[in-house]
Amino acid sequence: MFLRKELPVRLANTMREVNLLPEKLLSQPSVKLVQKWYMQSFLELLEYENRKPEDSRNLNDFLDILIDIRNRHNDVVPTMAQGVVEYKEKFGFDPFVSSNIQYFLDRFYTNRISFRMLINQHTLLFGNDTNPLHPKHIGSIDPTCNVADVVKDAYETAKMLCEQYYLSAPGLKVEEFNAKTPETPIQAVYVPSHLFHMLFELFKNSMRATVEMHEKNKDGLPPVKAKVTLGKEDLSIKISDRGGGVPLRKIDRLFNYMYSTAPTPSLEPGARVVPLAGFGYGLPISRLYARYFQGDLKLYSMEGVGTDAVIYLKALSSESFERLPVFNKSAWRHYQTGPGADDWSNPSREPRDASKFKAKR
Ligand code: P4A
Repeated sequence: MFLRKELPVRLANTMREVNLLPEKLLSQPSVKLVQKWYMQSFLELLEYENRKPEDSRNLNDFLDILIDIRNRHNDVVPTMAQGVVEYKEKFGFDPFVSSNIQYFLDRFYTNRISFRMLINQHTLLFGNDTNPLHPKHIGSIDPTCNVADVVKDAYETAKMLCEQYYLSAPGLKVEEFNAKTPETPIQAVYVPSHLFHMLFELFKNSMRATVEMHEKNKDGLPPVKAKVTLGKEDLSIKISDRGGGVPLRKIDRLFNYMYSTAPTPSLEPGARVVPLAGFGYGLPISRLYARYFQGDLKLYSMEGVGTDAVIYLKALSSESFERLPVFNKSAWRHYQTGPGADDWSNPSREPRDASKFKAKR
């Protein structure tokens, strides 16, 4: 009853916002394709809106519709990325469009995370009996998710990839500090697959930086360290490496969609194909997963030494409510204004020509 109203509303919000994108981006074939998927799913849900829920056939149909919709939207992320590539190839990098894309995709992908979360809960709760592997899970939620276990799991998966491409991988040291309830394992009410997604991404980055920095060292690779802590408000997970770090000036780029969609860099002759943390949407989307339940993901890098990546989660499940974009006037205004106005001095630029002056914001 909730979903048959809520799902079309969430689709409609996003579809209205897609239309605010710059025309030069909207007209790219990949963006048109994604719009078509959203429209079709929206219509399918509307068709169901006024059917009688008492009829068990209708409930079964709804389950089928949701599974179809989920599959139709499987490739939304790479397809939108393709749209950004198409735009960049035709028009180049534009700071105004980049800032619009950043704002839009953060909201668009958050909406998608929430949409899939709702669909997954429904299909898991109504589709099967209890999950035989995880009888205590509620849909995709683990009410006693052992964080260190997910850390080790994500590490092992990244390690396999790393060894496949570099023939070696750094070790792992895990430390726990439970400041709230000392000496007990740190647990959270959380979606383990979301946590895994974020940690897997961070481990891939740390491993890539570590191996590329220390490849020629005979003393082996410095281990990646994971520290899991629990306080009254925050459950924090820090992944530290000695991979040489990234200068502060370049940190924002790691989260930038337009910057990260380089048109296939592996085509350079002699370049090693590195599927391990290639330029992609790993970090910005991981940050959206963290923010979706009121947490965050931050990078603290010290150039020349290494990077600390911290995932912040809420310690209390009562604080972990959904963070959702809404389509309103304030959102609309974001698309009319570009990145920051020129309200800080810039020594490298000529003074403005007064005749060209127009108030921008
Ligand atoms: N140093 N530190 C990191 C990277 C480098 C790093 C890096 C060269 C840059 C890009 C990339 C992967 C790694 C790190 C941990 C992080 C993020 C960046 O979580 O050691 O692929 C996009």
